[in-house]
Amino acid sequence: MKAGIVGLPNVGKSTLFNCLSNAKAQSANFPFCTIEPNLGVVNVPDPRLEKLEALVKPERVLPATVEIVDIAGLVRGASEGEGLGNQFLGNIRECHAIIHVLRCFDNDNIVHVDGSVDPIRDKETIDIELQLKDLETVEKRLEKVTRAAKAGDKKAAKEMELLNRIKETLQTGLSARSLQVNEEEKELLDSFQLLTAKPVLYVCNVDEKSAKNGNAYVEKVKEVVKNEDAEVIVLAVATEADITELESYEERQMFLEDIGLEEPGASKLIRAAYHLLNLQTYFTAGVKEVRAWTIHKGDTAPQAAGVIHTDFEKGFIRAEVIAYDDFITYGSEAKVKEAGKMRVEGKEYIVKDGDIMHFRFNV
Ligand SMILES: Nc1nc2c(ncn2[C@@H]2O[C@H](COP(=O)(O)OP(=O)(O)OP(=O)(O)O)[C@@H](O)[C@H]2O)c(=O)[nH]1
Ligand SMILES: [Mg+2]
Repeated sequence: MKAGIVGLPNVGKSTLFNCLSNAKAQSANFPFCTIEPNLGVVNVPDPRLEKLEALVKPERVLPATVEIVDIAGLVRGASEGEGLGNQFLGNIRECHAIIHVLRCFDNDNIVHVDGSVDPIRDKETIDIELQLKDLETVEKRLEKVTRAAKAGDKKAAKEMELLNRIKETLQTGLSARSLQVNEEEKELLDSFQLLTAKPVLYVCNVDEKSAKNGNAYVEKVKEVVKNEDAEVIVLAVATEADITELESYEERQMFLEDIGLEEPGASKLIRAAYHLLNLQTYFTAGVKEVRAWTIHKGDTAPQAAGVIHTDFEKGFIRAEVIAYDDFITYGSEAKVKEAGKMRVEGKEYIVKDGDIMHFRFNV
């Protein structure tokens, strides 16, 4: 599961990527600096891990991770192949969620491909390209299923009906994600792998003085996306990239406080991306290792066990589960057990975010 950073050229995508990941991507003040996508595995900052570490005092701590891809900038006409558009759109298709970066800072020295700063226009430019590409995909698919539907194929008929609705949505300038669908249709929709059906969040790239409270551009963005049910994150990308370069934690913290932040906006963004991908965390907590494991929301206990090892899933017998809050309240596994707060759960158990788990299995 990975989230792709998308936007116009030269808006700060690679700079943002560098704030998030230790893999250093090339960033420079000219459009199309990035051609090949940069992939980074990013630790998910989680204050709960620090609390568990303080209680358990393990030899090591392993955070959850999420994959972030820095993709080349898209330009007007990308859907028709402009500016290597097809290749870049292909990179987006491989992602499961989109982090859409919008330039919300003035600076005459940083080239804007359209000559002026206007995040609303920029968002529309990107949206239109993605929608046009989806329209192409939908029309191709429609051609196929219409034939089958006419020949009496019931499943094809259903698909055709949904495709026509998607087509209408796209033609009115809306993204496929805005369409209301039921469970069955959702599955079909996912199978089309449309670019505009992917969940999205917006990053407003602001200057240092707007890091805390945003600015007029950010307000406009919030206004425009208010019906999209999407998160908007304000981030002073270049400033945070500079802060990331500082050696010590104390120094970084001092600079963050200087611009009015308690934690890096990048940390907030990583957590948001993790949720956008529909991921959640459970923990294992032993003296050797305290570790955060990534699962999908709705995963069962055996599925969660399978993330550690496939044998754990195949031979799953039961799980011993402690709710995160109980662990913190009682302070250790032994005390939780004493208080009768450790639960034994079976195959059907749906794991909750923050559960501390121990699996029993047969091999
Ligand atoms: N002043 C200012 N400059 C920024 C900010 N974010 C990025 N830049 C600068 O803008 C230029 C482009 O940044 P990149 O991160 O390379 O942009 P990109 O979106 O990856 O661009 P492409 O790969 O060409 O699509 C660099 O010179 C950055 O230093 C910002 O928040 N403020
Ligand atoms: Mg770049």
